[in-house]
Amino acid sequence: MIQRTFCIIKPDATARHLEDKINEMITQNGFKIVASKRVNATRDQFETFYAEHKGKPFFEGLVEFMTSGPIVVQVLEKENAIQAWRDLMGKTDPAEAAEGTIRKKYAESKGHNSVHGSDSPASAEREINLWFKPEELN
Ligand code: DAT
Ligand code: MG
Repeated sequence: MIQRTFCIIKPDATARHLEDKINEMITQNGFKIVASKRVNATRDQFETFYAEHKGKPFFEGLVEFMTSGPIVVQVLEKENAIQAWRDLMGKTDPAEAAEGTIRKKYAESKGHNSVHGSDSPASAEREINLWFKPEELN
């Protein structure tokens, strides 16, 4: 089944100018980048986006980090895109991420881990709609 998922290139990656290298890994792995835009997000946007993590010890730092610099928000399309993108990203903590994954290659730490990916079809739909208007999606 062809699916869409939501991707963020996080501030630690844009700070190191890794956008093109990450997108090359994405397209080399058979994803189509359906939409992509560079944004400076607000605290409000990330408090909403990461609502599931509200109250956890890392929540404040997470919101602070995600608004510390530009991010690139993207919609990716592929067969089973949601799981395929999670697999290409690798585990949250780069120390546990498999060889060949983006987080293994580029993440600095569990918090500064370079990329985001939706974890389910419901999350993908919600996250895409938070960042993109229907007319921005082909
Ligand atoms: P993922 O991004 O792999 O879906 P998650 O949804 O559990 O991971 O957490 C969202 C983000 O929050 C994660 O990418 C980095 C940050 N984070 C999670 N657990 C953390 C921790 N124990 N310490 C610091 N940051 C953490
Ligand atoms: Mg998650």
